[in-house]
Amino acid sequence: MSNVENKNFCSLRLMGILKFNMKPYPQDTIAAIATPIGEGGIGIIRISGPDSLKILQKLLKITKRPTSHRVYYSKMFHVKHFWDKAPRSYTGEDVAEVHCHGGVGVLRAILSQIVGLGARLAERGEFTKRAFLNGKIDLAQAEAVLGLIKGKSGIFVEQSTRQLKGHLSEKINALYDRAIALIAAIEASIDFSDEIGSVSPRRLEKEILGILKIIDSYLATAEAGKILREGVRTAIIGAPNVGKSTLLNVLLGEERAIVTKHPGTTRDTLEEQLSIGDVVLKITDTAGIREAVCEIEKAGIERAKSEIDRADLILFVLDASSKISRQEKVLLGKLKGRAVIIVANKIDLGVRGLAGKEIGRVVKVSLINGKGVGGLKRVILKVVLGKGIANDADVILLTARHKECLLRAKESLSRGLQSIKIKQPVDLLTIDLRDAAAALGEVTGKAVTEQVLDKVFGEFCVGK
Ligand SMILES: Nc1nc2c(ncn2[C@@H]2O[C@H](COP(=O)(O)OP(=O)(O)OP(=O)(O)O)[C@@H](O)[C@H]2O)c(=O)[nH]1
Ligand SMILES: [Mg+2]
Repeated sequence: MSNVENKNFCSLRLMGILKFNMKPYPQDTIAAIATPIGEGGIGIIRISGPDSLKILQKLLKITKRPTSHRVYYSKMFHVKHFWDKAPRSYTGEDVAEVHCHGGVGVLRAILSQIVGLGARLAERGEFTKRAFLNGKIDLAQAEAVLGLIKGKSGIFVEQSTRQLKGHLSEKINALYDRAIALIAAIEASIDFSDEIGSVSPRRLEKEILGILKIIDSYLATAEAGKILREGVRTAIIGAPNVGKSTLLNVLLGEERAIVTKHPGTTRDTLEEQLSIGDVVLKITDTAGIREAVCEIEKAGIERAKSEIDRADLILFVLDASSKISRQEKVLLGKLKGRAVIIVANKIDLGVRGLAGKEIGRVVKVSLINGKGVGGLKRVILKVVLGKGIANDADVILLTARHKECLLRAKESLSRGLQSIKIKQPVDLLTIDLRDAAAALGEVTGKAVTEQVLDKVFGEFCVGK
């Protein structure tokens, strides 16, 4: 056992949670097409496992053993190929890659030969899962690989890169170690109370509060992480005919939604995705909100209202050239405390009704001639970035799973604090600390169940 493994093993045993419930480690060789299915310049097939080299040699009829970590050209299929000897490879096993022309037919033909030579088709994320099981990366790092593949914004990619380098793992492991150290101190004081004496409740309390404070500071970034991961859910709302659909089209730079001079044009919600600077918006145009004149419109307005509930950001469009209506005032009043930008449109027709500055920033625009759109984009960025998304942020929790683990750790630690307060026997506290450490350990995969792994790696594509 390596030093790192040994340390993990010891602390896990100390915690009494050596119940991995894992299937035995697979010894077979897997293969998959690693590039997207479609027409492309090149296509790559990846093989991993003990028979990788043997399969590669048989496939390309190579008699001489190729050197590891070198690329070769092969006349057979006109391919480039290489192999990486374990453990110096992505998966930690012997890995072979064949690079060929990027056509689906070519790739499938070669893959089927590889399977014929004894490889098994890989499951989703199985290469990265093997990297995890072989100790090449921890679970948070594996998730960062997925983040890099799926990330759409620069900040998300940057944060995923930091996570892949182990930044988050280091921080979480430090908290984990503190929890373990506390358990050890308590247990030592129970076992050898004559020599060591008991650990003072004040010291325990102080240490737990310290851990909780850091957990809280990480949890505070979870909303920013969700926005980076999924984009900012943005709803365009307002009365009929104020220019909501025009706004969607202007931001998208294309005539996506139907725009007419008739109030009640948009009936259904319409979702699109666009980027402003480093931020991805999932933006929805909605039906104008008023007393509906028919059943279809009524249904559309219901959808608009539920879109308001789901949104991270609300663009409230109003017609600045006319007075604000009573209904608009009521709607605005309901948005107190939300992230709202008031888009005061049609200023080319004059400015009579500028409302809502107590609810959100008011930006004057004339969407029909593009006036003020640059300013609006800047305000959108400001409001979104105000939610704690900064490029240089120390830690941003990028996955819902990490948030959930930290919430569980927080719950256990809070329970521990309570048990100190009501002076329960100190060994009861160790139960809460164990739970907290287990939850923290789940972030990096020190202690996880097969189900958690299946869920994490099930989100990957085949071939990664
Ligand atoms: N003068 C002027 N007209 C505008 C401006 N922006 C939009 N319009 C016009 O206002 C009308 C309504 O625009 P839409 O974008 O369809 O408005 P909407 O809010 O989506 O309307 P509904 O879908 O009916 O709720 C159209 O005739 C647009 O051309 C503007 O800045 N100035
Ligand atoms: Mg519309």
